[in-house]
Amino acid sequence: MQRNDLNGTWAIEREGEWPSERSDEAAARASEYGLESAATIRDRKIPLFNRSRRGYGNFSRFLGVPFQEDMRELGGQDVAFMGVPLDTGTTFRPGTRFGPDAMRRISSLGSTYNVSMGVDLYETLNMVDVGDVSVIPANIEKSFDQIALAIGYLHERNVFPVVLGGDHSIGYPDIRGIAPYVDGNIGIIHFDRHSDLSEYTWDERMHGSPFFHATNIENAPPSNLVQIGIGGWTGSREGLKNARERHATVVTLEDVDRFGIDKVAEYALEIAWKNAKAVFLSFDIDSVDPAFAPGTGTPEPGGFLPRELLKFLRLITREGLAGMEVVEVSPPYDVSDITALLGARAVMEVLGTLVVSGKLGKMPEPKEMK
Ligand SMILES: [Mn+2]
Repeated sequence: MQRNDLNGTWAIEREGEWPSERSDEAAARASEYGLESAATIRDRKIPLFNRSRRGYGNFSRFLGVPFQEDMRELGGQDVAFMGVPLDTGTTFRPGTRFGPDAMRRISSLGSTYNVSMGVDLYETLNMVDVGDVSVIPANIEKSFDQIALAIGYLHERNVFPVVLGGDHSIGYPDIRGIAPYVDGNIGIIHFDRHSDLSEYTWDERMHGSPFFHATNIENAPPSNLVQIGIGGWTGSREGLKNARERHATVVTLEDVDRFGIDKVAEYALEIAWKNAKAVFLSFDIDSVDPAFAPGTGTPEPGGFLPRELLKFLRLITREGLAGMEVVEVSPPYDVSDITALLGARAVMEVLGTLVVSGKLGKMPEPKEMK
């Protein structure tokens, strides 16, 4: 047997005979349309927004809205859906890199009309899907640089960002990317079973640490951070210690039971908006009970009912938002797409409320609402 007799030898020769014109053209177009990546990305052919055939979320669009392929032309739209297919920040069960695609696919179930709110998202809002951010699966800090740059670009172009995660580590770069565009402080309303306020896990900034680092940002002070639904056995003690030292506000599920959703929502708005110019919504799907949202990496029994959560979202959205993220949807653990569907519905509920409250889009003058 000799090297020249091998199919492998033939194969490595054969490869060199193939042209790559189409792929090269597509890559050049992707670089132009997808914008330049963060400075820390060595391979300058990787665009900031992934436009290539490779990736996880490149085949469907949230609510079937148009794909904004050329990001240089973004502007004038009301809403942009941005996928962040990252699970590099998970500490236990990965899979959230498939979250954006799952939410996009199931979002076409039903229509864009909400019966009880009396609002049609498709008629009132100019929405686009900007595809996925090119995250770097092996490097969380590079991924943070990409995410912050990408969400910052949406803000620079004055388009409301809806971030489809991704694990919760992306909460930090989401705030980091938005904060420079806020002329004053930015508050954070955070729904979760976990406090996510540890400095590091396994020596890195991961999905248990977004709000430790976010509240280190000068205009995102911990005094404007309110965390709702915290409790159970998977939250870390370090997070609570940091909440104590930084004077963040923690509302446990027991608090919600005791004071009721209306009062807690009012209080959350008070904390988040106190001397702030904008508020960001971070919705961790695991704040909902795993019976209704099993598709997540770190489930904790005893969470919200979907009905409670949707009501909460409507109440805290009325004053307006600077952006939102849905995180921790992990399709490999999901059943019948119910977790992805709840994630998609959370986005729609927030957008509908923003329209009804006059914070986004325009709608026909309604009769008095019952
Ligand atoms: Mn969580």
